[in-house]
Amino acid sequence: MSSQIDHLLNESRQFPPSPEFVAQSIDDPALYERAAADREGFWADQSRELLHWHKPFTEVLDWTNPPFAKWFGDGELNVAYNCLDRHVEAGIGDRVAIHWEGEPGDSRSITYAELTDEVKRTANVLADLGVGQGDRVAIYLPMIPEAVISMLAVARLGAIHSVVFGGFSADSLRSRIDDAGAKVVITADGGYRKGRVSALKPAVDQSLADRNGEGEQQTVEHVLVVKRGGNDVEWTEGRDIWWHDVVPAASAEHEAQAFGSENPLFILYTSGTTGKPKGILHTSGGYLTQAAYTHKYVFDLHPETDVYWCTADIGWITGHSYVTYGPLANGATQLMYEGTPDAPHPGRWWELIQKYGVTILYTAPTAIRSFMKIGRQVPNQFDLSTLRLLGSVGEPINPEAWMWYREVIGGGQAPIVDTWWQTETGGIMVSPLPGITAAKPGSAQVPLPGISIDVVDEQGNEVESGNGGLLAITKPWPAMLRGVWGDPERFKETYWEKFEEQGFYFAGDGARLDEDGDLWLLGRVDDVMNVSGHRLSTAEIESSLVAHEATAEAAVVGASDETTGQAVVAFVILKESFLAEHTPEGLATQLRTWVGEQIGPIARPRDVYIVGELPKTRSGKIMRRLLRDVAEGREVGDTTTLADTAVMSIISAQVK
Ligand code: 6R9
Repeated sequence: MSSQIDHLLNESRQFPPSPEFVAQSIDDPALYERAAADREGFWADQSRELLHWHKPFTEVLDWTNPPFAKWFGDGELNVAYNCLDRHVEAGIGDRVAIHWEGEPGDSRSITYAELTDEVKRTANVLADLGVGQGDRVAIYLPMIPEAVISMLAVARLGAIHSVVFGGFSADSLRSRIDDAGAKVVITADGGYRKGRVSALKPAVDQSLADRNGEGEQQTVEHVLVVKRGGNDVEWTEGRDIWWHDVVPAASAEHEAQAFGSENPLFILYTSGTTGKPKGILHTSGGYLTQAAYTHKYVFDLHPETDVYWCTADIGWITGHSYVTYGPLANGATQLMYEGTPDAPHPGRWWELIQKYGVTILYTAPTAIRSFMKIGRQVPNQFDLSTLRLLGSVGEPINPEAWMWYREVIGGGQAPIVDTWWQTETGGIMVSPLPGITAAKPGSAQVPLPGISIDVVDEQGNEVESGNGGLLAITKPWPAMLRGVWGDPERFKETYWEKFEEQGFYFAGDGARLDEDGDLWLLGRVDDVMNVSGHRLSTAEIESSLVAHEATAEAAVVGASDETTGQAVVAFVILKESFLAEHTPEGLATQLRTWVGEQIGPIARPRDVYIVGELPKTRSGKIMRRLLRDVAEGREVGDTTTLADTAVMSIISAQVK
């Protein structure tokens, strides 16, 4: 089986785009040349070409006060106008902006003209509630069109949204509302998940109740509530307002006012390595430029014919940049789906791709691996032949999953773009351009035109190709974060102190350049282990484990070890068919040997624990920190950001 070599991170297979793909692609090697010759001029061109500026900018980048950048600083624009009105004015108002599908199977298709009207009405409602430039609005909604409408209505007013993922608890919502000092919360009674209504409004009520503690002044004046789940809700008269009572009745006349390029657009909270979540701040002109540019070229967008689907929730940065801002700025037609991939049946995603003729799919490796686990017989029942391009984001994709994605979902033809970026970077930074780059399974490959990235050592010196190092962004980029809300010190400390001398941004990811100059992401640096002085990547060992025929999923941590400094500890979920025929002990031994053979004895896990589940955040990231606690025999730390908080006690029991 070729799968035996699939996992190695020094993959040598290459998949150039087919001649047919190249022939129709908008990707042009001249982009690299132009950006290399004049980086700032390149970004200025992109911005002028992709956006409408009410007042054109004359300055491109102001980096006189690093790390506080200004992009297109003297220009003025309206972000919502760029995503809506101008498309209607250009005569494409009849184009579908969003095909929305609810989990129970209800659906709505909304054109650009309709979406523009809805956003104008909602902006009028918010303005009546006192929302104006600079005010914060928290959005806590399921994946329904009102989520996008709300974001754009806030942006239209020059106000700042803070979207909180609907899966977060009342406590998380409360700390985010308080940190941002939100004036209005937009929520729903509930939404559909896994075949039933999951309530949202009670969490909002709870987050706004009992405010006597320090820093808990009540800033929220109103709660705007969309009726979606039909579940009973409590009501606070004077504070709570039904969306359907006010939005349809509001005027659809609303002239978009222009705001400065650096007007804040949103805050999005992301968990740091320790402590409370950081409110990552993004602003308008630079962010929208990069969101539109990357969405256009990375996805080779043909807005007249493509049906694009990004499966991310709007509660994450991927939902911000590649559900709301990028696609709508580009006048794309997209699919938006409310529910879980397996409701009401495990082929739901593939059924949707068939129903809407989706041409571009952008999703996460964790989803791909869970589909692999179920098997190809499910997607094989559907017509996926419209898919012409696949994307991956959120974590390194192991070559096995990459190959499965290409073969089973992409029909062996569709290019895959593995896109590296972060909440902080605002938009994609490293990715193949699908019409140009010969793809390598497991590598995110090359910085996009206009982006400058290096792999450096702890001191900020470039490392030789082949050696591991730290990913550093060496030049400011348009969609870069502008700060941590309310905490400029934390912004400097977290991202800029490490390479202060060079003025590089520290991403917190390990990386390696291969001899072709392609970039391999090795996971967060806190996930890079040092075993007997050798640097090992969790991603690399996980990839090897997953390539074994018995493994469904694997997570690896570095646990402290008396003799070797750190030791490799693996947590593995086995395929059910193997568990039926082998003992867990036997398989654990086999897997240890396997990794030793595939990567080298140094990588052989000290312990392999066979478990039933892995601890994941709601965005699907494995929380290795908790596994490290188990591996080191400590009490398990804070589990509140897990999708399923019971998982850790089950794992602890299994390990004992
Ligand atoms: C967009 C997003 C950011 C972290 C990042 C890195 C990991 C994201 C990746 C990837 C390898 C990729 N990451 N994409 N690692 N290859 N293609 O996920 O933002 O939630 O802020 O996470 O995710 O470790 O530093 P965010």
